[in-house]
Amino acid sequence: MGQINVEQLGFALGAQVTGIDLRQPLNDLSRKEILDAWHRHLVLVFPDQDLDANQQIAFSRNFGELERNDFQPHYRDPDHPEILLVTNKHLNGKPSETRNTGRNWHSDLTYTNRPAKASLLLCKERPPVGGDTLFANLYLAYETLSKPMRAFVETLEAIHDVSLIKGLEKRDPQKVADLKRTNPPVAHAVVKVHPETGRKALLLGQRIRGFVGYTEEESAPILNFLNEHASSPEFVYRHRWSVNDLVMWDNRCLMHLALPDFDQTKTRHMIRTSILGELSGYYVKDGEEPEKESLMQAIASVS
Ligand SMILES: O=C(O)CCC(=O)C(=O)O
Ligand SMILES: [Fe+2]
Repeated sequence: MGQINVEQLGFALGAQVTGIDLRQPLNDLSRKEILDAWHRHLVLVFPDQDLDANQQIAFSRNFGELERNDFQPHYRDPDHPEILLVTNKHLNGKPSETRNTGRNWHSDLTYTNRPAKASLLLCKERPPVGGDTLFANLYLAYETLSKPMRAFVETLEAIHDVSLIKGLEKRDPQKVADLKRTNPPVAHAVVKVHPETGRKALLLGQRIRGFVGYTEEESAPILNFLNEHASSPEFVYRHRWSVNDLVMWDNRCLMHLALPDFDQTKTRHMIRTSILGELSGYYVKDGEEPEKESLMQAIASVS
């Protein structure tokens, strides 16, 4: 008999975990059960967890070292660098810069060379309707490709670019300039082996500019196909938030999107911690991909 109750929420991914108070320290058995459920279901929802910042930090630390948000220093909680406020509340008299966080498909921090392993998001206030979050299973996205397509995507490296975060134009230009300067484009393999489950997953999303070595024209249809395939409704769990839901997701095998379908005059206030991932990928220089014109010149020069 386990210590926690796990109830599946979606066929592709998502499970609810009850029978545990996350304000209390975890014992080894509960930790192991949570990890097993997490590896199986990718997204765990812990309802009714009224945690304060320190309690969320303490719970998150059970799963690894915490991200201190150096990649996006402007958006962290000044009192707790481990915490990022994803909120539309006013901060210092101005609308929060994170009110439009996550509006296109992505995994957290893939625009860095240390994408987040996991993220934990606690809902403190929510609008009366809308503001759900979508999660898509990227193991299934890989496993349901044809064999030759799987072999092809294994050869691809995608260029992740912070400037493709949706809604950056609505943020403070100085902060955006800092964000771009500290986060040059980075290439990551499109197929990754999950270090804990050993399963292969795609690493995709809409913050990808193209594939290393391919022109923009070549990359776009491949990328669109892969993103559309991966976000097929049957691979998606849609989370409708309740106050005090703590949701923990695995960025190594899913992508997510925060829907903007709510009245922005109503508060949506979420507290995020992230678990540090492994170093991966490499920075690419601008203009490294061949362009059509240069290819045409190359052809002209040999003919
Ligand atoms: O606000 C949300 O539902 C999720 C936003 C997001 O992408 C994140 O916190 O990583
Ligand atoms: Fe995110």
